[in-house]
Amino acid sequence: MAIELPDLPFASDALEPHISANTLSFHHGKHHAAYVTNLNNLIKDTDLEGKSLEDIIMAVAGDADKAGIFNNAAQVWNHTFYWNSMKPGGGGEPTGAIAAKIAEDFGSYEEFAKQFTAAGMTQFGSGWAWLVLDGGKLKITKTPNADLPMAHGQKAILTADVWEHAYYLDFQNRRPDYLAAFLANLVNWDFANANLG
Ligand code: MN3
Repeated sequence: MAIELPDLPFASDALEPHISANTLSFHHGKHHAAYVTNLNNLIKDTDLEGKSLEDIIMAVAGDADKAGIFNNAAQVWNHTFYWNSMKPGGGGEPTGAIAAKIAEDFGSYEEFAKQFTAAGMTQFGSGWAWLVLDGGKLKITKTPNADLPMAHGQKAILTADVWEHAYYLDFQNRRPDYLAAFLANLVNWDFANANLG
């Protein structure tokens, strides 16, 4: 059973005007799809073939000889998680259990948003900004390239892709505007609540 490219959880134009159908057609249809193809080629006829995506990631995390497998597997996982971190008409202040947990661990939604934006802005080059659960406490983290929370014993709650391909067609170099649109209009708090368990 090969690793498969999941469909987007919304129509490709559903996030407009913030993220265009053009961006999503490249980002999902080309970038995400390429990571799936690369991964399947790399694990073909190895003991990793047939394992779950999470098991593949954890089996090769930290193994320099298998960085290619890690990078492609983690990017498959990261992108699926990123699509689900957004929804049409999302964003703004959280609701449900995540709202109380954010107030408890950050003091306020504004402080969460400030730290999340700072993480996305200060990730030099390509990578990801995350809301994670670490030892029972919510934290903001950032990871370079394909790296991801599960490789650091953390549980991912939300993510924003800050690779340029995520925003360049819609925002050009304006990463702060992309992150502001993500927080104000796109965050899927239902997904965050589900991840909080
Ligand atoms: Mn990407």
